[in-house]
Order: sequence, then C-alpha cells, then structure tokens
Amino acid sequence: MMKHSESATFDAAFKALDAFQIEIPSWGFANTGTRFGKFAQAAAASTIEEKFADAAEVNRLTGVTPTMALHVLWDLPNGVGDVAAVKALESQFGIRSGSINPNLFQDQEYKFGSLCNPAAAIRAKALEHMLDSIEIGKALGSRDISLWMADGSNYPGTQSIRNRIGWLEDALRASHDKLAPDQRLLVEYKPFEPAFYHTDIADWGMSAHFARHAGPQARVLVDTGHHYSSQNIEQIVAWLLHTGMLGGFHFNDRRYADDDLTLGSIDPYQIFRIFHEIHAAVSDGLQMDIAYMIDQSHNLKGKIEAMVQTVVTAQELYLKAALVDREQLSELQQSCDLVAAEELFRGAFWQDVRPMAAAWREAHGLPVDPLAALHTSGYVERAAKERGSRSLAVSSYA
Ligand code: RM4
Ligand code: MN
Ligand code: MN
Repeated sequence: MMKHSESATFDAAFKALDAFQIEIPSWGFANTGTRFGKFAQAAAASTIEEKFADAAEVNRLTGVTPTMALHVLWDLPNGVGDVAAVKALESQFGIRSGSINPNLFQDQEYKFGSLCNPAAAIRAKALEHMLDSIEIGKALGSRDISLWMADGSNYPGTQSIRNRIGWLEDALRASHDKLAPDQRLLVEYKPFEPAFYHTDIADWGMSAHFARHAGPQARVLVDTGHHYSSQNIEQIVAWLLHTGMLGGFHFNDRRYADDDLTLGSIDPYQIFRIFHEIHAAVSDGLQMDIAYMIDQSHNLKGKIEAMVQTVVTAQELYLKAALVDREQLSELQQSCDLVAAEELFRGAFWQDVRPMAAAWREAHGLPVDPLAALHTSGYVERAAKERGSRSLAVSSYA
C-alpha cells in the first residue's frame, strides 16, 4: 500500500505530466554535421515524409510530441505551394505542423545579412520570405513563426550596428502587421555564430526590444544553447515571465557554445531551475503561453533515439521541478532560511521521478520505457534498410 503522502505526490506528478508537451524539430531527423565533416546515418530522414514518419514514431513512444517544427527552406522549398502535401502528411501520420521557421541564412545573397542587409533589395527579399512564412503558418494552422537569423558582422567597424537595428525594427513590425490574430512571432537571440563580431539579435534584451516594437503578438524565444557560459538563464526566464514576454524555448544542452548536445546531458540542474521559475509563475497565477521545443541536431547519436531520450529527459526535469513544495519554499524564502530553502529545492532535483513517469506512461497506454520500446520495435533498423541505399542528401545546416 502506498502511503498517503506518496499517493499525493503521484497525483501531483500525473497532473504535471498531463500538462506537458514538447515540439520536436524536423531538422533533428536529417543528416547534419560540423563544419569539418558530416557522418551520414543510414536511418536519417531525407524527405519531409520521412521526417513526419520519424516524428510519429517519437510520438507513439512518448505520447507528448504531437507537433513538429518545420524549417521553410528545408521542408517547404516551394513555400505555400507545399502546404497541401504537408497537410496530407499531417493526416497520414497524425502529427501536426508546429512552429514555422523562416530560413534567412542559406541564400548566397545573405552573405552580409538578411533583414539587416545594407542593400534594400536584399532586405525586401528577406521580408518577402518572412511574409511567405506567415502565410504558410496561416495555411497550416500553426501558431508560431519562430525567427532566428544569422545576421551580424565579423569585423569591427565594417557595419553600422544602429542602422541594422532600425532595419530590423521595420521588418519585424511589417511582419507582425501580417499576422493573423491567433499567430505569434517568436524572436530568438544568439550571442555569436556564424557572426563572430556582432550578432544583430545577441541577447534577450534585444529580442524583447524587437518583440515589443513589432507588436503585441511577438514574444522572446530562449534557446538554452544561445548564452555565454556563465549566464544565469533562469534569471532571464524569470524576467521574461515577469514582463509577459516569454514565448517559448528551444531546448538543448551545451558545454562550450551552441553545441546542440542532449538536453540535461551537461547541466540538468539548470533546466530544473528554469522549469522551477515557470512552475512558480504558474502557481502565482501568471498568465502565459509557452511553447516548449527541442532544437537539437545530432551528428553522432542516432537521431530518433536521441529525440526520444531528450523528450523523456525533458519530462523528468519538468516533473522534478513540479514537485518542489512551493508553499513551504516561499515561507523559507520569506524567512531567509537559506540552507533549509536550498535543501528543499535541491531535494526535489535529486528525487528519482522515473518510477512516477513510468507509472504515468503505463496509465496512458504508452510504453513504460520508450527507449527500450524503440529498440524492440526495429524501427531504426527498418529505416536504415529502406533509406540507406539512397544518395546522401545532407539537407540541413553546418
Ligand atoms: C540556430 C538556431 C535556430 C535553428 C538553426 C538551425 O543556431 O538555434 O533556432 O533554427 O540553428
Ligand atoms: Mn534555436
Ligand atoms: Mn542554435
């Protein structure tokens, strides 16, 4: 028999897990690499259909990934013209299109920038792509346009940083003007790479400025890999929550830069601290709509395997943070009982929530151990056999 306190914890855990879903990226299933080389995987997806199939497999195993983020150039090369095909795949595989990611970094013309390019004609072309992406979002019924740009410069003095701010303000406002009432514009930041002197949207303050300037449906997107090493990301999250500007996350882990390592593989405590800020804001009654997304593209790990592992890790860290006794914590915070507060906080992090997650999966008719179920399903081997013989189209970045 479970003790009452134990069953209360299980109830809280189930409630938390019921509320948690996470979006997976189409580019996480495709072959990628580093700038030094690519190690192609036989099972990697190279068509949009294969990406949908892989996403459906991850959702079958985890039950919490009903949507897939799409990158316009890689997944809808014909823009709105590809919408009908994507819709057919949605119903074939039971996966909906998630955030729409414009691609403003691959075209040769974007060498010196896209929406911030000094040439008006190139800025206009980039804006056109933003507007096309918004139309794609409308046609697919997906809520978020998720913008990340590679714009910036490599050498001091070679670009007017302030001119570029103005151009970007104009472009984002013009984009926002075209949003349907239920669409949102998410503005992602990144301090460096591929630009190595200045990035046009380098941090959350710049993102928040651009989002506010663009209009009321714009928000900030926090990619956990897009910060300097010592930055306090949960503090940034707390600020964005406080100011109502948090739109969503791109989750991944990093050791050095934008490494796209598996969520929680280097610093799981940090993700726990981020989720704690969110749970705390929810229990304080803050209104928010946060898109949780994975942004990882593995060069060495098996793609579907890595995705399942990441989804499960996200659930576990979300759950650990949900189990912090927030009432007691706020009393301890109020009385400045530092060690007791920290022990309570840390205690939730160290709690093994895997049995609760397993029980939740069982109750929902899902595989209790999604990774083991992936292995026994033979899905990856089948995909490798069917896909491996084709020429290796590396359709993604790097
Ligand atoms: C960037 C950024 C974007 C992603 C691209 C592929 O570093 O994280 O979100 O779309 O990579
Ligand atoms: Mn990202
Ligand atoms: Mn990134």
